Order: sequence, then structure tokens, then C-alpha cells
Amino acid sequence: MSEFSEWFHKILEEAEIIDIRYPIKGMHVWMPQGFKIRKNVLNILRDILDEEHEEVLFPLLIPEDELAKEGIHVKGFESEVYWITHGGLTQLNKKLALRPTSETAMYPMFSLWVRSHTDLPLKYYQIVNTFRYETKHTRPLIRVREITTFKEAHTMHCTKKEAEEQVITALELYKRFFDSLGIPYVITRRPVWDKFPGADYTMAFDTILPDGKTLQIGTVHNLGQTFARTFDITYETASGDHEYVYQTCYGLSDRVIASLIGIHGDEKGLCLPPDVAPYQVVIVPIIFKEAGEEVLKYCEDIKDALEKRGNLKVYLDDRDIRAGKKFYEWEMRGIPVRIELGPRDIQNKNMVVFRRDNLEKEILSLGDDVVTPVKEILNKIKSNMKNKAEEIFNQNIVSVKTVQAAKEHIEKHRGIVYFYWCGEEDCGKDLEEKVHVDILGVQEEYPEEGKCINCGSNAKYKTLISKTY
Ligand code: PR8
Repeated sequence: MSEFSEWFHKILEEAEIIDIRYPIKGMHVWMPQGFKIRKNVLNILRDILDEEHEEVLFPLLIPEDELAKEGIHVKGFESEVYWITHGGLTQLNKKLALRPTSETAMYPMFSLWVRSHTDLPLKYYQIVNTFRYETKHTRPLIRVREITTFKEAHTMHCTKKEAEEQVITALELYKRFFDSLGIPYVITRRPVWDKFPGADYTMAFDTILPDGKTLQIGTVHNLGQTFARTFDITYETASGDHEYVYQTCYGLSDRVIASLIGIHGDEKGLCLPPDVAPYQVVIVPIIFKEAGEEVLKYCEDIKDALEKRGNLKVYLDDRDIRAGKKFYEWEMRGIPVRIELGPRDIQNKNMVVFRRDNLEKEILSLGDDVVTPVKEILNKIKSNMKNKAEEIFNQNIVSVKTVQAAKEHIEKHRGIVYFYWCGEEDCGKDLEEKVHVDILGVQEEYPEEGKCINCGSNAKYKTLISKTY
């Protein structure tokens, strides 16, 4: 197990994010702290998506014949599908699949819903669990067999151009989402051999985890008309003709939370951006016998003000245990701000504010308004965390001129390496083998004259490679 992997497992357990001891491989239990983080992340995501999508909820089970209809799609998923064969003691005459994703659950229904060009565009999403019998090594939140937090959006459009524009829109929505969590990313177009089964092309977001391996944290697929033809999703044009719709779909998963934890965490444990932390502020009263009540009263007033006027989530930790133990616990759980308050602080009209992101203490005056300065600190924490993560991320992306240099760099430093490549599948696979990496994907077309780093023919793309999860 790598150092990061060990840290990650330990923190999931100690910070009570998930319990991985559930007796099915790749399926885990969300614990209260983890559930709160997950809920806050989903609130941000829903706010963004609700601006232009509508939320729906489809059944978990997909009839075998629907799943099998789209040939390329089913081929891509056949080794990963869980099947239900019995209802009680009765063998079902049609097997039912646990959805690995919901195209084949949704699109037969879409075919009933879409009638006219005036119905389009249609943009739906759902946040559900999906099941994939992953054969690669499973890892909590990173590669699971029950993806408990699968956000899938599905859109339909009249024209190819509109679907292409929707891909750009979806990328923008995801950028906003990841930016708000301070998760850095690169966006590439996946090579053809790695696109979503049935898609025309796939765009992907990848981030770098602390061990230098990249994690795909979101994908946007342009489905063209492939599924529309299979599931007969047509609309009537203004002139009365019938046309197939153009579709896109895009998804995110528990991996967002894995990267949130991995990227911002440190040797003390979790470090959470204020917007998703279960509490933004924890107040620890420093109580001595004689001044206990007065200190608690002050703490309660601060809590009240931060909650009511500041609209913040605050926890007053008045448990009868040592303050040092409380400090340790809340640091490990990544709560952004800790306020410490004892009799001497009250005398001096001060309170101590500890920042989890840089581990520094500031003294704030215990004046009329505690809300504004605490909110300012929370904003600073948010931008500091984002900047820090981006700085590290950018340091881990380098360009190389030769295959040998790519190999040496990846072996030594991991991270992302980029260069120029011809775009041919044979050459790409050869490269992957030589360097023991995956091609993440390509970015803008190569603008100047240049040669492919591997085969020497004309280079077409800026290409990113890495060791991947
Ligand atoms: C689609 N259909 O399904 P995608 N564990 C955790 N996260 C995972 C796993 C796993 N085993 N497998 C995939 N992901 C399309 C789009 C509806 C929505 C995450 O696309 O197969 C990855 O971050 O690319 C991936 O980008 C995302 O789910 C969507 O899965």
C-alpha cells in the first residue's frame, strides 16, 4: 500500500467518513461525518444543475432486452453488470440488470416523452447509486462496485450543433463545481479507445492525487444520434419531418469526495473547504472551575450570532474532556475554524481563532460583531486552499521532448507529462506500453509544425499522459 493509500484509509476511518468493513467488496457505509460532507457537496452540485436541468428519478433495475439494445454500449459494460435472476423462489423470465449507468433505463422513456421540436432541448439529471462489477483493484470512494453518489445528466437537442454546445456548457458547469471545491483539474478529449461505450467522443476531467497518480473525476459525453436511433427518440420538426434527437450525457461520482479529501488533507488529517465542512466553526470553551458558566455563556452567544446572523454551521464542544483532545479531533476532522475562549480572553476582550488550512492562530477582538471577521477568515481559507492546491497541481504538469524523458519523469515524479503526438491509435498504444502510462487525452490541436514524439510523423495534438487510478 502506498503512503497516500495508507493515509487515505486511516482518515476515512478516523474522521468517520465511511466504514469499509461492510462484507461486500467495493461496497461501503457512509458514516455521519462523511454523510454531512456528501450532502453539502451535493447541495452545491444541485444548485448549479438546477439552473438549467430538472431532477428525475428512474428505477434501479433495467430489463435485459433494453440493456442489450445498444450493441456498443452493452459490449462496454457486459463484464461489469450485476444481474437479478430471481424474485423470491421464482426464476424471472427476463433477467434484470442493476443499472451500471442509466442510458438504457431512461432512453426508452425519453422516446415516449419527446414529440415535437418545441419539447427540446430537454435536460434531466438524477443522483442515484449505480453498480459496476469492477475487476480492477477496488478502492474506497475511488473505484467502488456500488457507486453510491452517481450524478448523471442526460440531454436531448434538435441539432448536432446544439449538442456540441451542450458539451461546452456541461464542461463550464463542472468547472464551476470543481472550482468551488478547490479541486484542480485538466480537461482533455479521451482517445477513441477510451471513450464512453456508444459515445461519439468523451471529454474528461482529471485531477492529481498526492501520490502523483491521476483520477478521472468527471466525464462529458457527446452521444450524437447513436442512442436516439437505437431507442427511437425522434421529434417532429417545424416543417413536419421526423428527426432523431442529438444527445449528451455527463457524470460525476464519489470520486469527487475522494479527491476533496486527498487533495486538501495533510498529516493532521482532513482539511475541508468551508462550504462543505459539516461545521464551519467549532467553539472550544477553555473552562476552569470558577469561571465555567461565564465562559460558556460567551461561547453560546458567539454560536448564536454566527448561526443566526452569519448563517454558519457551528458546533459548541462543551464535552467534559481535555481541550487538547478536542483540538486534535477537530483538526483531524478538518473543521476550517476553531474558536478558543477562556476566562483570560474574556478579560482581555479577545478570542483566539485557529485556522485549519495554515494552522495559524489569530486574535480577534470580542467586540459587537464577531460574524464579519469570522466570515472574512472563512473566505480567506477557501481561496488559500484553492490556491495551494492549484500551485501543487501546476508543479506536477511538465512538458517533455522525448519518449525517454517522459518515461524517466513519470518513473521519478509521477504527475502529468505532455508532448505532441500524431493521434494514431497504434502509435498511442505503443507509447502507453513504452512509458507504462495511460494517455489521458488530447487538448487543442497542435498549432505549429511539429513531429510526433513517438513515431516522428506530423504531430496533431497536445497530449497528456500519467499513471492513472
Ligand atoms: C457515464 N452515463 O456513465 P462514466 N467508482 C467510482 N467512480 C466511478 C466508477 C467507479 N467504479 N466508475 C466511474 N466512475 C455516463 C455519464 C451517465 C453519466 C466515475 O459515464 O462511465 C468517473 O468519475 O464516464 C466517471 O467520470 C463518472 O463516474 C461517470 O462515469
